[in-house]
Amino acid sequence: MDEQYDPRKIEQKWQEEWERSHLFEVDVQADRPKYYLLEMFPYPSGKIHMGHVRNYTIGDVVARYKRMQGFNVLHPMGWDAFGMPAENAAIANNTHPAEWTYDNIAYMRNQLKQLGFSYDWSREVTTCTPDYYRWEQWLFLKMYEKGMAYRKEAYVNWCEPCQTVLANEQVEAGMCWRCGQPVRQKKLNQWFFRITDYAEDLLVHCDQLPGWPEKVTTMQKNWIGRSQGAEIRFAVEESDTVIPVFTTRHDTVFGATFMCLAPEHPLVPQLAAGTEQAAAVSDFIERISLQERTSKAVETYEKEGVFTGKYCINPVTGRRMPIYTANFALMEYGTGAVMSVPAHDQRDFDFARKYDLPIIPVVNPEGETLVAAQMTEAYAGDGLMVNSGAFDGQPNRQAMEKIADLLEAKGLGRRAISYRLRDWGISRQRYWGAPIPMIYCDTCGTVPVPEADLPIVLPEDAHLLAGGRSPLPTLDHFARTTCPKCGRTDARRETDTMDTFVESSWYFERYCSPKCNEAMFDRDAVAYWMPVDQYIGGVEHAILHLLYSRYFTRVLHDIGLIDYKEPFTRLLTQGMVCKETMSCPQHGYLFPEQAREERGTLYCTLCDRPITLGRVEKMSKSKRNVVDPNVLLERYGADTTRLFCLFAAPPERDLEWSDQGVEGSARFLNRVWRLAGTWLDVVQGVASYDGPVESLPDTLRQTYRKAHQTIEKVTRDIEDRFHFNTAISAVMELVNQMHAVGPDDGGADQRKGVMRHALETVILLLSPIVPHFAQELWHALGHAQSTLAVPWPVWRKDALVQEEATIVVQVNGKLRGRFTTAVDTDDDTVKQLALADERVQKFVGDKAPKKIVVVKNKLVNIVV
Ligand code: ANZ
Ligand code: ZN
Repeated sequence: MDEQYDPRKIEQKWQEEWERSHLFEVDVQADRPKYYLLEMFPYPSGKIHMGHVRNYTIGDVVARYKRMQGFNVLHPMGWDAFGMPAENAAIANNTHPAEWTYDNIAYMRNQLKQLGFSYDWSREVTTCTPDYYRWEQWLFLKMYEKGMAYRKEAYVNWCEPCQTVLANEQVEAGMCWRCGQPVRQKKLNQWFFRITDYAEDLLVHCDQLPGWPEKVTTMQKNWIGRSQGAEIRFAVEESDTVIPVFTTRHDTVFGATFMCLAPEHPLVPQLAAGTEQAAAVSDFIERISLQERTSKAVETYEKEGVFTGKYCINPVTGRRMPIYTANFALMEYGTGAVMSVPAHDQRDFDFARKYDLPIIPVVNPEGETLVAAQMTEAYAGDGLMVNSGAFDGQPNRQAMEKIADLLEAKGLGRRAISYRLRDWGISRQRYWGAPIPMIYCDTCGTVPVPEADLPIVLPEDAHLLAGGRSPLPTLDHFARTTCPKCGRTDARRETDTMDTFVESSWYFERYCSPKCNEAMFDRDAVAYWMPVDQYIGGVEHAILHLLYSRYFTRVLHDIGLIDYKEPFTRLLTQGMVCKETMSCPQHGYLFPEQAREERGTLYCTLCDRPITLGRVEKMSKSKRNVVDPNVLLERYGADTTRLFCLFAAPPERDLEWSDQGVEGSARFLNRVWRLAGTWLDVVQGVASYDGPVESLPDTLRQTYRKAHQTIEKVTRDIEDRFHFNTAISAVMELVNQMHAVGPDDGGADQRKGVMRHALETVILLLSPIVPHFAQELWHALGHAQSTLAVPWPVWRKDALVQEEATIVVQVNGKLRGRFTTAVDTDDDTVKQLALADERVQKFVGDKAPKKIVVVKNKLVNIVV
């Protein structure tokens, strides 16, 4: 062992050794318990950032820990390799997305290897390779066959000047990010997965995921957004048309005075046709089509609309209700039509006041009578029914049930449930994605690609077109094909590609048998490894990625490929990596290079004023506050970097970057290294102490006990909550205790045995965290095997006992004395000992204390 700790030397050495011995490669071993540890795979954006380092370090510690616990651990890594940034980079740098992607993968793989992560690289999965996405195409065909995938018209963001579809993130304040012209909504035929069929099942199981953070299941539930209510049918006057509406407040149906249809509702132009409103309506539709139509955006617009020229009839009152089309009605929710009850819904109220429509209160607050003309806002609460015929005077919640009964009895409506969740639109009008395996033929219509023709390979000889348009539609040798049904040679392929969320919805199954050529995966391998025992990733994926993965798992289940429904048993969402920002009283936010340091104070280089350290912000390129992992690796090595990430904060919390923190981590490793160096020769060749505890002399006994207490603490911290920071603190305490042992403590054999035990304990407890460091010391202690092959240390219960406890005594909350007694002494004895203390006596005097509180093994508070 070298005198100096030189991470560069030992890290490379052990990484090579691990690779040579295939240490991290695993196979199905039916007789051994498995543990599947998965971190969210990265997008190969160029190089890894601190967020990756943190995520993967957390995962690696658990993987290594579980291995030492005897589990057969699957710990794979791969690349979520399709997606838009590759196209943008390709256009900007005049390269091909494939080239850019594979270069990035090579670079990032190397970075991950340098961090010493225990990945089974033989299972690496890259989603942009045909041997991966062919199975996704295969599943698409299965879903199509079962009606789980279908095609319909839907809106996309369209930029006319660029002639291209834009992703939501390419629309900036309604304008195209590239040319700055307004973006409009355009209808295109697109493919959808029928995730809404699973809305209820996905929702119900949110409450059966005890290993998930509650905030994540809550987000999922809100996203699914179940509403219970009724569908009520409104007949259009002098017509056969009936408009169903979804409402959660059917108790207010007597107060519905007008109707609002979404501008996209197909009935709107039909109703207006031939009326004098026709022109105004089509202008309105046109204008709205330029706006963003997400419910979030729509909430912020002022409510507006136009009369369609037609009326419908309120089914319970017979009242004529004008039909409007309004911007706040969304086509994507319920039925796209709203019965407007202005007295009890604020949007309807605003709308009614604006267009002078009647307001009829039907629910009075307890002890109050609403008068329409005097209302300044809608009343959304509960109360007693009014203006509602036979229901007047009843509590509205009770009337609600009876009104639902009435509607159902008369065939005017029915109880209904509506979900906010929409079907998953997977068509992307982009190049760098998995082709959708469908063919359009003028004779046969939509024809699925025969299974034997898979994969439909994305042609890699395509050149990206300016504006980001996909070259696929113009690439004849791809787009033109023969109809598999009738043989027509002028059939066309689907040239849209799949949403990249499709790839990430089943990669965890692929890892189980990544080279399987006959199917998506080998069923036995998946039956053994799945579900994932622990999934770790960013909270930014808490909704879509996790929901889609849960959905896909249900699809695979219902197709009969697997027998579980939930893919991830436990989930950990780690916090962000942040850094304190600097700001100058004059210049505000400063980038790091705009500051200089002088004798511990920071100054603004623009005006020389002292800088204040301010808010803690997420590391990001745009803030130029990122710390490059490469720099850390070079300066400190992988182990210090890993140690810092784990020590600085518990995983689910944000981690605040600190240079001192990294320095501190490096110092600790150096301290352990030196300690090991001092004892190495002494303990060489002796066995770890395992004898009686009581007979050890003081310092050795305390050290031995401390070692076992530390084992217990670290194990529980990892096992219960992944609190590596407190685990590391505990090891630091043990190291401190070891420093207290001198060369003359106890007999030589005892001393050597106890110190060997303590040293081995430190090394093994640290080994998942700083694996190269630990392996080197383990080796130096004379062990040939990998630390991963060593069972995780176990604590001796009899060695844990703390014989004596120091009890603090307070009188009226003030510290007045302390004494030691045997651990777990009963409360009465402790009280007597406290009262017998001389100093305490002085403050208590002769009076009988009012109250004595005992906190076991810690404190006595006497109130006088
Ligand atoms: C009448 C009514 C009266 C309503 C009242 C509310 C209050 P949640 O609870 O979020 O599910 N709604 C229905 N479809 C809509 C659409 N496509 N676009 C915009 N709004 C729509 O919301 C259900 C309520 O949202 C429904 O209940 C309906 O307004 C409106 F005092 O019907 B309500
Ligand atoms: Zn055909």
